[in-house]
Amino acid sequence: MKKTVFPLMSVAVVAALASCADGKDTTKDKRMNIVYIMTDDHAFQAISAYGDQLSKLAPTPNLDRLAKMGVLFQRAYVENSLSTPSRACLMTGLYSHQNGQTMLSNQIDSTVTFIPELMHQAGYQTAVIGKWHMLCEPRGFDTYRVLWDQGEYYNPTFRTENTNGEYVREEGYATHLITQHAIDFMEQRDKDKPFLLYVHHKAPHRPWLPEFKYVDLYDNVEFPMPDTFYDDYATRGAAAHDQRMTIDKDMSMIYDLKLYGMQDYLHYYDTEDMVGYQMGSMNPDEKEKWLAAYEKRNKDFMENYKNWSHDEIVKWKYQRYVRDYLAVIKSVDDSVGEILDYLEANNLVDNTMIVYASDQGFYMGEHGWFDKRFMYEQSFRTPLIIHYPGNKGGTESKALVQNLDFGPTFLDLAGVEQPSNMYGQSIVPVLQKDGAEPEGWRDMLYYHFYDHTAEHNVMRHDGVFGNRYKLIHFYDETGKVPSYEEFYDLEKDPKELNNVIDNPDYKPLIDEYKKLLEDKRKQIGVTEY
Ligand code: SGN
Ligand code: CA
Repeated sequence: MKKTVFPLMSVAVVAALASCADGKDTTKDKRMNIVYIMTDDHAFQAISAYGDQLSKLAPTPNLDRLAKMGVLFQRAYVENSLSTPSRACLMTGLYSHQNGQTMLSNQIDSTVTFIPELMHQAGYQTAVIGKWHMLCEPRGFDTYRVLWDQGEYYNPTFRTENTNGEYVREEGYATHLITQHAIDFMEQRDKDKPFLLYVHHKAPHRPWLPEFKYVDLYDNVEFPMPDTFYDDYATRGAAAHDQRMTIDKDMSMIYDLKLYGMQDYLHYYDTEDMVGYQMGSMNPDEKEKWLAAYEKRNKDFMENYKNWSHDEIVKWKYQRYVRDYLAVIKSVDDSVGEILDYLEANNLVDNTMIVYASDQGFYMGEHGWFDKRFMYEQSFRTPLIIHYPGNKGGTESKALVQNLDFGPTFLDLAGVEQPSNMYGQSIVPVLQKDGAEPEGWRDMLYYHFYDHTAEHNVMRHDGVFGNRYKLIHFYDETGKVPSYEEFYDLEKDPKELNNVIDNPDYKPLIDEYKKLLEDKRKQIGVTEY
């Protein structure tokens, strides 16, 4: 099955290509530049432009500034809520089952074409800086500087096209180094050509190590817990019960929450190796400073926790988690500010699409969880803010968009025809309408998560989401648990607490959604479910 075309080529591309082709301006290719900034595990709940209760207490002024320049997407989703699959989708414009990168541990199909390869052939300068997290070599880039695996927060190692496959350590905090290298790329580029720059932060991925200056930034702030924190999964099937991603039971005292020396509270995660892994990249002075900072922060807990109830300890864990996570975001927000400052100072804003997204969403305690993976809103959704030149600014979009759309969007800006195996759609028509939904825009998305038996034990599932209703089909590839479905009415139950799969009132709709799911699988060639 194929989706041939290509939405209308944007006005900007036609004009830019014409200006090159008609001989008037041969020195400069005026196609739009693209700066694509992506964080790792950034919850939309932690961006103040989205207005969530958490972010109100930990504002992100620079992300809000970007939102004022463009469109804030309220319905942006991923097709597989996990880093490596999400990156593979971004790089290929293909669903996981098409590009082969279904899980963290397997490998992308080495024969698939990468979007940057197409962009490069079309005359773009291309670069990726930061987290890559795929086993394959970056392809289609003039230059790259990628972190080792998940990357480290302090003094991380990077590999470039010039280091012969070796990772070389650099001094500094990852978020800053990545920002600086991104700016250096823009500064040193060939100014006669358009560019596509991917800026991929490690932050705010686990284990949430803030920059020193922000270590205790939020220590005096008491963050409200989400009202679904004590969700007992009463209406749900096995997956929600069997996951291992609760703040209560699965978040560790030492590795995650930095209660160094808390030997009587050891968690399976808290081996010496894990502590070593976390601080291993710091130099001796930094380690000392780090331990001293946390010793101070841990004092009250260490002195008093023996008299606390289990629930009081869980509440404390929540505060420590959220404070560290949001302190890490503070540096990300600074980085966005620096990149915007650079683009403004160099008169690039009027000819550059600036995208801010995450590789997926994240739980900030909703349903009692951290991590992602599920097709429930907080992990299925990703923050997405885009400045498109000519935007009114400060608008919101309810159009359903997915990370599958980034590839087609970039190709659209370059004037490259979208390959027929890409099922995404260019978002340019939405951006040109300041976020309003163009006529005939999609009304349904497909999702598929595979990485079951890996960490956090989230069962495999696929499903469809159609603006209001969500059908999720859980299945166990090991055959131990029978498959089952859940159905949610997001209008009546936006927090997804009430699975109505057995409610007879919904039967006709559920049947319709089951059919939609079957059709979608056939259309895109999914054979495993
Ligand atoms: C690591 C984390 C997990 C996380 C995965 C995937 N553990 O394995 O908590 O779910 O990454 O995250 S850690 O001990 O290494 O921190 S992803 O964003 O890369 O998909
Ligand atoms: Ca991630």
